[in-house]
Amino acid sequence: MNFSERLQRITNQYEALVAAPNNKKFSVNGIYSRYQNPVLTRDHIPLHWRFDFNEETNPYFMERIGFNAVLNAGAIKLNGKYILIARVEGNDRKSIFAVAESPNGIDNFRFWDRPVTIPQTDNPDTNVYDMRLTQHDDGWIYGVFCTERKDPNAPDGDTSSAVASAGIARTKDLINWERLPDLVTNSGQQRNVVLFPHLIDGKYAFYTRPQDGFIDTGKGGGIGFGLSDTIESPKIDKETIVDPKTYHTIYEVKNGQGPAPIKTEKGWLNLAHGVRNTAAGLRYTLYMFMTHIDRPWEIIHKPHGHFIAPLKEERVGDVSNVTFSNGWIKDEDGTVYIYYASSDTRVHVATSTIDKLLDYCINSPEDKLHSHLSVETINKLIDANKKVSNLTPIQK
Ligand code: M1P
Repeated sequence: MNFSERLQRITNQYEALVAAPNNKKFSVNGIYSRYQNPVLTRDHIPLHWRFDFNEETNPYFMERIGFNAVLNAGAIKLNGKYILIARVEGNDRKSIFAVAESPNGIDNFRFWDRPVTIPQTDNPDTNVYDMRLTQHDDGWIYGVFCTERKDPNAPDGDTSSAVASAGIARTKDLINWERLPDLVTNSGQQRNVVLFPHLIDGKYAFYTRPQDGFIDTGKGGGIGFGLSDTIESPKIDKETIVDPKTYHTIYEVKNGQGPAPIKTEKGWLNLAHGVRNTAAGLRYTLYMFMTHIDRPWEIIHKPHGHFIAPLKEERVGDVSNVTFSNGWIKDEDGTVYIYYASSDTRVHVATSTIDKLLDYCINSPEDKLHSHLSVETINKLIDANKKVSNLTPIQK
């Protein structure tokens, strides 16, 4: 196949992928609906980021820059468009941020013309990922993300130990970004840091995730909460653990807040990921909880177990058995678009509504932490069901 035949075929394939409609699947649990196709994959990366279109310098029309995965996307609705800022991982293992936009939040996501340029601090980032977007009352859109740098205390020959911190940048248009200093806390490592959209007690409020090590939580772990007097010199003196890692739960190894919480009349809705151990390695699932409207460091409702876990083809990828979310959009009509990545490889959407998510959080039973108490919880529902007339004869 010659240059122009390849160009034509690859362009046609790309357009068919990006323009494909995405159909809602029937939801058995009734809490949220999944969709047929991922909304972003590495195949959605624009061709002009990957191929040299000059026949003289690229006579075989070969890919010059390869991309490995598109995952963990922050989300926002801006100027009527549904916008994701995705973690785009190159074949070189570096993650970058790139903005993609859709007219409906479900399909037709197209990346903007160029990836995002994040200005550097005095200590350049080696790798950046997992940006949470927050439309703040102060008029800025903040991106809080993980910045990773080589651990300066790593012994000679250790070329993988890193230090993770919370990087902060702000923008009005998602194109021009102002970098602020990294968040200072008393913890050795920070990932999964999220800024609240409103000041709390007159201060900038964050969910944090203090850890001793890069992967291991050590004595740390749990979703924390802290306040900073300013955003220009962000510093949290005291972190209060809101949701600790807990023995024999889906967040027994570690957890982390997902997107910025959504404020409702009944409290803050939170989406988080929890990590448990299995013989096959770590398993990441998503769970929800609600926090008090004035005291967001207090959990008021927490359904048992996971909310979204990797299912079918979602289970396999670069890091298998992972669902991770750092972006959701609450629409004017109460619809909630939940963007989650599967197995560190691709981004999906699930839809629900504020009313359904509140009902789910408030009325689902809690994890009572013991098998026999789980049986009690199930029996309670069965007993209640015996009194209603909707059961089929066989269930009675
Ligand atoms: O590989 C799964 C996830 O691992 C990390 O999350 P956490 O800090 O909770 O372990 C992150 O690197 C995340 O990007 C990744 O999806």
